[in-house]
Order: sequence, then structure tokens, then C-alpha cells
Amino acid sequence: METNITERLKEILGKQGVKVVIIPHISPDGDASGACSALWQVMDKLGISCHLMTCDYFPDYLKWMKCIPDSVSYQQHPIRCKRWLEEADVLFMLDHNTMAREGDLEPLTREYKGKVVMIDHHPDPDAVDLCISDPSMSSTCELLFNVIRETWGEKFIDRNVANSLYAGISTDTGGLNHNSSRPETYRVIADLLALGLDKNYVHEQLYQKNSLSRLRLTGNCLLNKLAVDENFPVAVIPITLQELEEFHYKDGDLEGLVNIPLSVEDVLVSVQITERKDRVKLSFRSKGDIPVNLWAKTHFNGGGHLNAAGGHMPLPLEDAIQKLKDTTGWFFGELLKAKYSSR
Ligand SMILES: [Mn+2]
Repeated sequence: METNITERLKEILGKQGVKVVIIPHISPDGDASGACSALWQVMDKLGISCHLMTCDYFPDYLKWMKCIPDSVSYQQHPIRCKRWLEEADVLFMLDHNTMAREGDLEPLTREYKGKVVMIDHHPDPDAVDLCISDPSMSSTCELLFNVIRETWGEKFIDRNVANSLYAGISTDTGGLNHNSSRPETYRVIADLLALGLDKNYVHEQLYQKNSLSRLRLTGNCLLNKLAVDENFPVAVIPITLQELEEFHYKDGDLEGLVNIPLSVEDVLVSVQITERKDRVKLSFRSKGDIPVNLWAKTHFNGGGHLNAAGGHMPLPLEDAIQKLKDTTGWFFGELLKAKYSSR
């Protein structure tokens, strides 16, 4: 990391009595939560006053991370969040590259007058006061580890910080499955272990907390919902709101499901289409160099990484399923074009 970045960061936070607000992306995942948890802990150690706010909610399965239970939702406390933003000197955007991913907080953060610092690993970041972005990183948490170590030193990374950072690296790579072939990622994990990371505890929290209803929901999706396109190597899992209710869905219950179809040799792309109260959410996963973020960005108001992207559409679910079908040929046509033009 450039020394320039650590200097600027110290300068931005250098003012006496500086006030900080941290915001993750909408529907925070393990990486966003891990980064928010770790950064807040470091701010605490530095004696910097800090608040963590979400446009929605952190899911229950991530609440074991230090500081996450102390976050405040804009949905629940709009006035308090507004005041905190007005008072804050520095706003940290973690694990997202644009304010468009801040849900109902977006209009407020767009008007925000203080300094904005982004720490993120998604491509094409928006311009902010200090943009710490590296799309080659497995996760924001891996990047944040470097930021913390180089700016303030390893002594700021204790067991709880290490646990949160590791949780982000682990979840954002599907358990070191994808996006995790750089040796540096493993050096960071080795360093985290040396600094006190309790890997067994984190794995227990993340991966060994299945509920019976979650297992049954997964089983139902794989047995009754999963369909593979006749002409293209695409698996689709559509899930209705009614099914979510039937299986007593809780946030996080669908985590990882979209990756499962990729374990089938002939499936190169997996798409989960989930009906929510107000819209339909799409999750894309792919193997190799298939850029599903292109599909999500062009047709589903979304984006993301090469192998893991997301998008959304207005209701109803059937329209989203149909649109996916209608654009499958286009997507594979684009891939072929790219292949031949690069020869
Ligand atoms: Mn991430």
C-alpha cells in the first residue's frame, strides 16, 4: 500500500475530537460486517468517537462479531442517524464502491459535507476524498488488514479484530473457494492466526449453526426448485416469498446456496432469484473467467465481481425469471464475441 494512503488517512482522522461514522452496503454480508466490526474496534483503541449505521440490518448470524450488536439501523432510528451524519467529520464506506448501495441512506450520504473514505475491493469505485480500493483483494477485510497494519501497526489487531477480519475473508471467498488464489491472502490469514485469531470459533459461528428449517429450505431448493437451462450451462434457483415463510426463513439462511449448483461439472453459471416483499433479488455465481457481473450490470441493475455478482428487479418474480431466460443467449453471445475479438 502506498505510504501516501496511510498519511492521508492519519491526516483525515488527525483532528482533535474527530467524529466518525461507518456504513456498510445494503444487506450487509460477512465481509461488510467483518470490516465494520474491525474498523470500529480500531477507532475505539485510537480513542476516536465512532458510530456504525446501516440502511437496513445486520443479520443475526453475524451478530457474534464485536460491535455489530451496537450498530444502529436507519429504519429504526432515522433521526439519530441523520444527526450522527451531520456531526461526523469522516464517513467510512466499507465493502461497497458507490453510495447507490446504501439503500435509504443514499440521499443523506450524497449530501454529506465531511470527508468520505472508501475501503473496498469492487471494481470501478466512485470518486471520494480518499479511495482505498483494490479489486485484486479477496475481500475488504483482507485490504483493511493491510490498512490497519500499515497505518497504526499490528498491535491494533487483537483476537476480536482478527476474528472479524478473518470472517470477512472466509465468507467473501466461499470458504477460500473462489477469489482466493493469491498467496498474500494466506499470508494475511497466517498473520491473523499469529495475532490471536480463533479460527475454530469463527468457523463454528459461520458454518456450524444450521437450523433444521434452514437445512429443509436448502433441500427443497435443490430438489424442487433448481433447474438447468436446456441450451446453456446455467442453473437457476427461483425462490418465492411463500416458500421463505413456509421454511421460517431468517437472514443468512440462503447464504451459500447459490454456489452449490456450480459443483456440477456442466454448470458454469448459477443464478438464485429470490422474491422479497418489495422486489426480486438476483445472485450470480460463475466458474473460471465468466464475467457474471456483466450480466448483472447490463440487465439487472446490479454489478459486482467477475465470479460473484448481484442485482435486483421490481416484482413479480416471474418477470425476473423470464428476463433471465431472455438474456441468457445475449450473455453467452457476448462471451463468444469477447473470446474471438481477443484472438
Ligand atoms: Mn466484499
